Amino acid sequence: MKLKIAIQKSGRLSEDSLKLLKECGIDIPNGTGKLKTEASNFPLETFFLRDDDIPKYVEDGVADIGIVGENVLLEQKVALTTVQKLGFGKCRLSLAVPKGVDYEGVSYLAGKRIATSYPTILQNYLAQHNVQAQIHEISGSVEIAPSIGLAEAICDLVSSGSTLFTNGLKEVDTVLKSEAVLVASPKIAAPQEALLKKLVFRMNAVLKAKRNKYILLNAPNDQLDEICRILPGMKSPTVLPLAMEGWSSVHSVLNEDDFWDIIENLQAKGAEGILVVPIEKMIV
Ligand code: PRT
Ligand code: ZN
Repeated sequence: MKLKIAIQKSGRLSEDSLKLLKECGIDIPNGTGKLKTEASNFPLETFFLRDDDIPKYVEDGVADIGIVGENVLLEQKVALTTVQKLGFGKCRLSLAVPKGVDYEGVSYLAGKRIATSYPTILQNYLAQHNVQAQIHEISGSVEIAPSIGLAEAICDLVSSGSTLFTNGLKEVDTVLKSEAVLVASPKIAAPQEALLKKLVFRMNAVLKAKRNKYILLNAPNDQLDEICRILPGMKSPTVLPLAMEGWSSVHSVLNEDDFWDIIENLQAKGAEGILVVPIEKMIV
């Protein structure tokens, strides 16, 4: 009995998907050229597929779970459960127009031609904004559509923005923010569901660890209360006496979101020798 996972064969999500599984302690043999492999130390079978095919395989129950971009999932309107956001493959589906255009809002697009590989998501977005436009579905190189006279605007994935820039386009509205997600089949059977639970437990530990840092610092004892108040910690900070009289070592865990604010506060309260260390796994 195995849990079957579908991941992208080769592309932007492949490496990070394999890396995440590896960080969960699952060794997947090098899949180059193979369509499926079995992990040596977890009952997991991996299918390597084109990302566009993953939702269907999972919906049909051929694979129990899959890793795919939210953009692909929403475009295909398949009935899958999103189990977890995975924090990689981040991008946005954006509207862009030639950089000289005076774009004052989505109503600019009324009656215009928009080239995209995401007609469903774009159609919903336009409908929400009461804009009627002509959607031209093309499967690749969307960014060249305006310069060859195919469309006045495009709707495409953007990460750094350099593709838009080199094609003389500017990003004007974000239609969707996307990242890779773990999805599960509505047809998943009970034994596979139990394995999925195990996998998700490990993924949580890995993802939580990535979002947090371990912090060690030296604090003068007369500032300890103040400093401990700033530091959240998993339960509360650990405080150990230093060999030097009047000082303590304080250990805690910080979330990346409020990280720099807290560091500044700690320094202002007299903390010294602050060390910040990555965490490998975090189980709470
Ligand atoms: O062969 P297969 O069908 O499996 O792969 P694919 O070519 O369809 O997909 P791939 O590997 O390009 O992308 C897989 C997933 O990665 C996408 O579905 C998104 O969820 C995610 N992702 C994250 C991106 C990007 N960032 C991204 N920048 N997918 C595509 N791009 C493209 C974009 O289409 C544009 O051409 O990169 C270009 C823009 O990048 P910047 O950095 O210049 O803005
Ligand atoms: Zn694809």
